[in-house]
Amino acid sequence: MEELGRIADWIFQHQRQAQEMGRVTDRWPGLTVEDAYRIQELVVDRMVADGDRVVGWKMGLTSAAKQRSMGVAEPIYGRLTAAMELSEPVLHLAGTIHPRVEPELAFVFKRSLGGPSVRPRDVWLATECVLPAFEIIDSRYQNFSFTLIDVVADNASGCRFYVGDQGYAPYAARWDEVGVVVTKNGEVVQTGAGAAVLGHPVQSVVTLVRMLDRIGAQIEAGMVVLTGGITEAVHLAAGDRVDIGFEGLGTIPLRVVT
Ligand code: 0L1
Ligand code: MG
Repeated sequence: MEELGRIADWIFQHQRQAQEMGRVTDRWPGLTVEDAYRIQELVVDRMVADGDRVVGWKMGLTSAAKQRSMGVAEPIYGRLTAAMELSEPVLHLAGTIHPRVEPELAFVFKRSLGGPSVRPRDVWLATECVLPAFEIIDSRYQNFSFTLIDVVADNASGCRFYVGDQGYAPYAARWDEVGVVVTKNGEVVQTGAGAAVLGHPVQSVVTLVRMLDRIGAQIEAGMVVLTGGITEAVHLAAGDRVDIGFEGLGTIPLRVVT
C-alpha cells in the first residue's frame, strides 16, 4: 500500500535526524499491527538502500510488567542493523533523543532457524554462543509515549546495541538464573535476572521465530538476537557511567559522552 510507504518515509526521516515526532496513529488512524510491522520493514529497507545492513532481531516488551502497561499479551520484535551496533561501550548522545539502556542477553546463531513449531532445544542446537549485551532504546515519539502500533512502526524503539567480547556456550549457565546489577555513577539503580525475559531468554527466541514465521522470515546464520530487557530501562545523560554486571560473566562499563 502506497500509504504505508509514505508513513515509512516520515518515520525514516525522524529516525535519521533523531527528531521527535507525534504518534503515527494520530496522523494515520486505522492502522493495524500487521501494517505497523510492514512499515517497520519499509523503514529498514530505506536504511539498507542507504548502505546499512540487517544483522539481527531484537525482542521488546518481554517482561510481564511492560506487557501489562501496554495492554498486550505478546512481545514485539524489531530489526537490528550494522549501523546500530557500537564497537565499544560508549554512547555518543549526538544522533539520539532521550536514550535509555537495558541489560540484555544476546544469542548469536551458527545456523538458520525458522518455522512455526520451533522448541527451546531447536534454539540451543542453532545457537553458537550467548553474550552479555546492552540495548540503547530511544523512541522517536515525544515523551516515549506511544501505542503498540506506534512503537512497532518505530522499530520497537531500537537505536543502538553493544554485544560483549566474551561469548559463552549455550550450556554454560542457566540463563534464567543469571543475575544482573546495573550501577549508575556508583549507585545501584536496577537489579534483575534472566527470568524477567518471558521466564527464560530462550523463550524469547522461540517466540521471535514463531512471530517471524507469520511473515515468512527467520533467523539467519550469523545473526544476533537481543532477547529483551532484564531490568527496567535506565535513563542516560552526558557524563554518565553505567556498569552493567552479569553474574559470573563480567561487567560491561558504558560511558555516555556528548
Ligand atoms: O526493547 C524494548 O523492550 C523496548 C520495546 C519498546 C517499548 C519501549 O520503548 O519501552
Ligand atoms: Mg530491549
